[in-house]
Parts: sequence; structure tokens; C-alpha cells
Amino acid sequence: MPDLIAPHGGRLNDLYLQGTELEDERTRARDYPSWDMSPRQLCDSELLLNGAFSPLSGFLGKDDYERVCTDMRLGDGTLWPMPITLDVSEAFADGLEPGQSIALRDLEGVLRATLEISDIWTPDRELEGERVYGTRDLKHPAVDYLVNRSNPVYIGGKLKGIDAPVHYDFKHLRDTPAEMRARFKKLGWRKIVAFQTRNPMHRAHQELTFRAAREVEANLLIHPVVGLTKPGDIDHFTRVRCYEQLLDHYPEQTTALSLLPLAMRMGGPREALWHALIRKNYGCTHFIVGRDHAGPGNDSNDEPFYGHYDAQDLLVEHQDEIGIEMVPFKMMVYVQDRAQFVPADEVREGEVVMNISGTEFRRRLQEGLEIPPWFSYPEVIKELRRTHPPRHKQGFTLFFTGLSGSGKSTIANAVMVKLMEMGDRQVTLLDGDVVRKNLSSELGFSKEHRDLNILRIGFVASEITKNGGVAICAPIAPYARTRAQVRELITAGGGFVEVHVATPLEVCEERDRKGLYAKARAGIIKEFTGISDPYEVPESPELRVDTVGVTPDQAAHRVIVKLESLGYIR
Ligand code: PPS
Repeated sequence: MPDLIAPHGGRLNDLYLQGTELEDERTRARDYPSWDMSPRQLCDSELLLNGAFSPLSGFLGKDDYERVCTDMRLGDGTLWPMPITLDVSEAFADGLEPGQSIALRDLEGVLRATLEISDIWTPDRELEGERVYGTRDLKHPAVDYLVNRSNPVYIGGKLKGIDAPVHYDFKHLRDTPAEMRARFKKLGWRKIVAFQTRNPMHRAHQELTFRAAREVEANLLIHPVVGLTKPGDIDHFTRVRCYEQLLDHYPEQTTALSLLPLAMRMGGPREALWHALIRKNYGCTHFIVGRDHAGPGNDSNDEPFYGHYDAQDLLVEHQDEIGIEMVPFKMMVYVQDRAQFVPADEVREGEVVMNISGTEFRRRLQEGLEIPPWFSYPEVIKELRRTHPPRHKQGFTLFFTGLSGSGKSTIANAVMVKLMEMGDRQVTLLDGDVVRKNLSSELGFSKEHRDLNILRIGFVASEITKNGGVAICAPIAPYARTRAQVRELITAGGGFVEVHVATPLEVCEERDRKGLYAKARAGIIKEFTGISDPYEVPESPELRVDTVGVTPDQAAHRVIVKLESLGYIR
């Protein structure tokens, strides 16, 4: 059947077992060592198993991995730009051997697939970052993931699918590649242009996708990513409701919407190639690529990681081999006199052009300001406002950090009382000592225990914040990396305001309210922050307060003013 030909002429994979084969493997898997997959591995395995990553039939083995990293090809020469690897802990890998099988489970422990091991190796993950993403800079989300989050050992091997993951949300919008192809066939769509997105779509996007489809005389597939996108992106529940609203504004029968559970890497040019291969597998003939496709933002020197058009250039080079045609994404602007969006290069002299940048749009959303209907349909804005209310209605975490005796608890208490006096917020105080009594009573002060303590506080604060409350935390939190992790966790669902209580060590020691510094100096208390243990000073907190010569009331007032200026209270 020609419609099941995947890129490079290969077949579209469906790795799920059926009938007795399935039951036999399920029985055998009871004795296999079990690995609980991470959210990224869950996304990857879903797309491996349903054929979206054809021709791959499992997680990459070592030879394929090496060649993918160096020249974007599998061992047999087939184009494949992204290493799809199964990273596991040393403890899990210990004792495993090629030829053995392992069970892959989801977060609830349900068996999703088994993998017959072909290779086990310890990669150089920083080198992988450099080869694949062209950098070792941790500002690149994929490099950060590789270095700080992924596990140290890789296992390669073929997959056997047991149970496909169940998605309880937007079931009517989830299609496997085979289902999507069948749908196109049924509709009689022969040319399909796919649009990839991880953001809400506004009128400019609608216009550019519509024009792209018209230009190549194709139907349009809006194919947003709902797996893992860039930290800080708008959640997929909100986005999908927005896409559904937008769909009504396309001419009937021209456009389809389907969700792609992909874990993006923000890999720029290589990622564009990967996206195109995936869309080819879903049966698309054309793919829209814009400026900075799947771009990771700027590096540590505030320079872009990739050139604006690198992704387009790389895809054009390989489009024939993939068998999909790139449609360049045009920058659209609104021409007031024509009451219409047009490509920027078609604006006539003297015409008044209007545009709202992404940053300006987010600001208006955050501050509850007007967003004009020429920019986005009111139904779309209404959906966005439901889950992204203005800042003064959002939850937030106020995170005090500083040395013992710096005054964190005193200021935190004063701020709490002031917020309660205002009356329209539910406030929870997670003070260092209180947390250690209740949440973390078994923990000591090693780096490992301190980190665990802070991550627990972060977890509780993120739940409070997500649900619209205010969490005030006041631990020492001496490590920058852990504070950053907490920030990331919390900003996914609301605000995060870091206050460094920067009272100098000499002053804290002189005050020595609890007599702990004396004990630390005498060596009675070990690993004491500032004396025999580190405190990494925050580089760019939202606010820094030194309590020398300042009353607690004045310090708390500064915090309140900061919260007002950030828009969290008014
Ligand atoms: S941490 O590092 O963030 O987990 O620390 P935290 O949970 O805030 O706990 C700090 C309080 O514990 C007391 N204490 C110590 N602090 C630092 N180092 C050592 N070794 C230590 N041992 C006990 C101290 O009273 C801290 O309270 P604060 O309010 O900060 O003075």
C-alpha cells in the first residue's frame, strides 16, 4: 500500500504486539527488570511504538547513536537527526547484559513496552550536546537536560509494544500516524501542509497557515506539540482549547487539528529536520518552517544559538531525501488601512503597520490589559484569560533565602501579616524551622539533605501557587542550582519572587540569637552555613534586602512595594 510508505521508502512501524505474542510477552515481562520511564521517555516511546519515529524501531544502539550525533544518520546511512536514547541509572544498568529484556513502565507502573537490549554504554553527554546542538552551554534546554537531568547510562534495543498510553484529555484530537493517514485518505486530501506549534495561535498565525495552504494548493494540518515543550510555555490544555476556537475561523473542510505527544528538544535546525520526518510519517506532503524554528532562545552571552534561517536552510538541503516540501513561514504584519494581515514584504509604501510582539502580548495578558481583536479572536483571548489571569489574581511564591539569623523569618512573618491585612489572599508560611519540624524532621544538613528539604518546600509551594494561593518560604536554601529548580517548578503555575536577605555574616554571627554560631565556631555544630558550609549568594534575585540599620517593618514594606511593582498585589 503506497500510502503506508514512510520516509526513505521504509514501512511505517507499528511495534505493538498482538494476540498470543502479546500475551506471551506480557507473561515473560513479569520476570524482566523494570524501568519506570521519565516523562520524556514516555513521549519518545509512544512515538517510537506508533510509527511516528519510523524508521526507528527502538531506542538507538551505540553505533546508530554515534553516527546520529556526528552526521545525522543511522548506521545504515538513513537520515535521522535526533538521538532517541533510553537513559537509565547506574544502579539499574548494573548486571544487565545485551540479549536480556527489560520492562518499560509508565508513571503509574503500567507495563507499556519491553526492550530487548542490544547495547549498554556510558555516553559522554557533554560531547553529545556539542555534537547534536552545537554547544556545551547549559542555557540550551537540551544541553541542560543532558547534563543535569538525564541518567548516565544508555540502553539501546528494539521495542515491543504492550499497551499504548491512554490519554484522557482531548481524545478526539489524538491520532497515530496510521490513523492520520487513514483520515486524510477518507477525506480525499492528497496534499497536506503541516503547521508545528508550541504556542497559542493568533490571527497572524491563522493568516500565514491559510496562505501557506493556498500557495501550495494543499489542505492544512494544525499539529501542535502537547508532549514536552519549552519550560515556561503555556500549558497544552489551554492551548488546545484556543486551537479549537481558532479552527472555526478556517473555511470549512480545509483544515484539521491533531495533537502530537512529542518531547521537543528545542534543537533548532536538527529539530526542524526531525519535525519534518515526523510529519512525513503522519502523511503530510508539506511542512511550514519559520524563522528560528524550535529555537532554544539565547546563550549565556545573550547571542542566539542558531542563525535565524539555519533551520530552513538545513531542511531545504534534505527535503527531497525526506520526501516533504518545506513551505517557508512568512512574517505577517497587520495593515491598518486594509484591515488585514499581509506578509511583511508585501507592505506598500506609506501603509500603517501594526504588530504586538510576544513579550508585549504576555505583558498585556499578565496585567489584564486590552488585547485588540485584530490581533487575536476574542474567543481565544477568553480561553487564555481563564487560565492566565492577570498577575494580581495569580498565585505566587515569595521565597526568602539567606544565612541563619539574617532575619528571613522575621521579615516573612511581617509580610504575611501585611498580606493578610489586605484580605484577598490565602497565605501559607513555610518557615525553615517549621518545615524542618513537620515536613523534614528526619533530615540533617548535608548537601543532599538540604537539597531534599528545599525541593520538598518547592513542591508544596508550587501546589499552593498553582491553585492561586500565596506561599511564603523562608529557608536558608544555600545552593543556587536547587533554588533554580524550585523557581522552574513554581513558575510553571504562577509567580516566583526571590528575596535575598543579604545581612552580612559578621552581623548574623554577632546577633547569634539562637547561640548556633558560637557552637559552630566551637565545632559542636558541624556543616554550619557560612562557617563550615557554603552559601551561594543569589546572582539576580527579584529583591535584595540587607537588614543592617533597617527595622523588620521597613524591610517588609520593601517587599510589599516590590510585589506591587511586579503586579502581584494592588
Ligand atoms: S536549609 O539549608 O535551607 O535546608 O536550612 P533550613 O531548613 O532553612 O534550616 C536552617 C535552620 O536550622 C538551624 N540549623 C542550621 N542551619 C544551618 N546549618 C546548620 N548546620 C544548622 N543546624 C541547625 C538554624 O536554626 C536554621 O534556622 P534559621 O532560621 O535560618 O536561623
